[in-house]
Amino acid sequence: MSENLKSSTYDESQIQVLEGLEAVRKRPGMYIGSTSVKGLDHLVYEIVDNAIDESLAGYCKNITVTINKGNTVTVIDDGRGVPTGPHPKLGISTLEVVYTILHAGGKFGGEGYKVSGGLHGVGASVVNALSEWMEVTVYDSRTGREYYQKYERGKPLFSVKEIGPTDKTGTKVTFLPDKEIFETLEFEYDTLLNRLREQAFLNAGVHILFTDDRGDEPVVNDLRYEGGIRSFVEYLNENKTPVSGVIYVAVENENNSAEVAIQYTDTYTENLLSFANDIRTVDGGMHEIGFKISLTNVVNDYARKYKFLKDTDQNLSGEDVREGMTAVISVKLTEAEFEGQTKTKLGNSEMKTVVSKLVNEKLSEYFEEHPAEIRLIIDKVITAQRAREAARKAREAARKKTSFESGQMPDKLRDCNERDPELTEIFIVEGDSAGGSATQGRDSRFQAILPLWGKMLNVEKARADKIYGNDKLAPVITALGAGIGDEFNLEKLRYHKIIIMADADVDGAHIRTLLLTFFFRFMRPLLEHGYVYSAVPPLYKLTRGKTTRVAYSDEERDRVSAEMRGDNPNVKIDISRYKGLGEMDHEELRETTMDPTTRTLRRIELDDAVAADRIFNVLMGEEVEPRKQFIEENAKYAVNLDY
Ligand code: 28G
Repeated sequence: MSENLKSSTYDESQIQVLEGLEAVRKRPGMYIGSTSVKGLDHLVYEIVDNAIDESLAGYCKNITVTINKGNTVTVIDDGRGVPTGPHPKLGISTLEVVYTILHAGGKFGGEGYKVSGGLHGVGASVVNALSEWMEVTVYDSRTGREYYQKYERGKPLFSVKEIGPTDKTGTKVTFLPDKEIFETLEFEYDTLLNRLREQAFLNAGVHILFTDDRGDEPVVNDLRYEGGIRSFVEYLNENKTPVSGVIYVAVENENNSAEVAIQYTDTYTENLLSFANDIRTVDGGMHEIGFKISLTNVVNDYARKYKFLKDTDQNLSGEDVREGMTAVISVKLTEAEFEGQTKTKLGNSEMKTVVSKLVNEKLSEYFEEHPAEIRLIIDKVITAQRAREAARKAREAARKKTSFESGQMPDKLRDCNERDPELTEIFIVEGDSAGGSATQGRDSRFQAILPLWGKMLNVEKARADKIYGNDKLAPVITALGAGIGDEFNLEKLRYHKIIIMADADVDGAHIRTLLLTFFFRFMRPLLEHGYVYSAVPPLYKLTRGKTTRVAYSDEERDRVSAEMRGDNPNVKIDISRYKGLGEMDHEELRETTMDPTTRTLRRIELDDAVAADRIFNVLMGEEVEPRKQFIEENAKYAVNLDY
């Protein structure tokens, strides 16, 4: 568009402006991903990104982000202020250009705003187009004056006004998302907080003050991390026991930069987060590849040089080298290319070289200078190697005993007739008696039942070898058919709906948490692709004479009871609370909890792996006190994650 604008007159460009805004309003999903709450939250990121850019340019120290009562959001920075003078090509104020012309202010150079598949950096004009109203105040550092403009659905209500002199500098934006566009106007506090915190980690020293002012008392978060991604790694490991310090290496070149922070813990999980231009690269890419290759090489070289390994010993594998490692990789580059279906994989091959060289040179240097630390790490890696070898043997043994992959299904599984995984569901049911009702209540054409009983293994402190040998989990692995860990293969999955059916009480929550932890640690793609669900059994049974109805919440109970009572206040409605699934006969269970036409299912979403990892560590770890504290503080999270 900027190409066309060069030779246009103001009137022509106005038409293009309106067409641009219209395009955004017609297909908002193309610009912000969706019009669900995710898209709503995205509006905040777009505006904050601009403030962070101003901060990275070295002109802004403080950013405040406030969710106000009435679902408006205000972002303020103390940078230079968006330029207010006439735009060199259009004559109108640059401020108006930035907020009304699509793609003005593209961030990463040239066509750079395409960085994550049209999702990021599309800028302030998109937020403006999708807002019922927006207002911008600029405290212009060049003129020492305050300027103001307001818009409705992206259109300016008047030309930029000069308000008068000011001592402040910076930009202030307030907007109300358009209820005609968005499914909801309720910004998600937790999601925004996590994202803003991530931005604060990735941009060391940036100061973000985040306030949720919607409740009676404002909730304030002061986010500033002088340690940058070092602090990020410490945060990720907050509930784990470290076995090394935080190792940090960084390099800056003409066109790009890379930094890596690493810390080993006594856990068995790898937690590697990578970013390019502050955007999470869930599917990794070149920077991650460069990191993994060099880390493996550096550790192996050191282990051989100092005789932790004999020359004849096998190499330490990448997986073993990363067991118990938490790491954050952050690269910045001018022309980032994001690949893959979800545009979350960095494609620039030069970043493989950059990160690889960084790790090769600086990490080996670090190791030479910290022999005690690397000794502990290598001991751990060698133990990991032995355990993996033991796991392989356990798997072979299990394979022989129960013909793990031969199609021989567990005794307890009541399988369905249908073979197409897209059409089938498996209910993992707590307890034998509930398993019985479920087997009777199911539609055996497409619904399979796997009862679990007894105490389940807490996988948080277990390696794969224990899992294969475990009599509770082995049937789950076999029934699902896709393997675990490095060998997990989604294509072999036998059911595309995996439904955890447990009581709505504490024990039920416990077994649900154990199973979820197991899926998170050993079958994570199941959660990432949304194949895991929780059945929602009713809480109450209401009876009036021969009529019975059920309710899934307290509110529904009250509503249903009022409905059943009708106009007659003297009718007695008998209300009882279901104590467990086992109390229902198979018909009740089918109707209320299993039949797709009448049941409710809750999909268990994993959209924040950072939060999930921390939650599982606390919930499943050994320490009781932090767990209690965590559950109290994060009641809301627990609900989101469906415990
Ligand atoms: C409060 C809400 C979010 C911002 C600035 C500062 C400048 C700027 C923003 O320039 C126009 C186009 C490309 C350079 C730049 C000020 C240079 C000199 C700025 C923000 C000019 C945009 N003086 N602060 N935009 N660019 N804060 N905070 O949006 O060529 S946006």
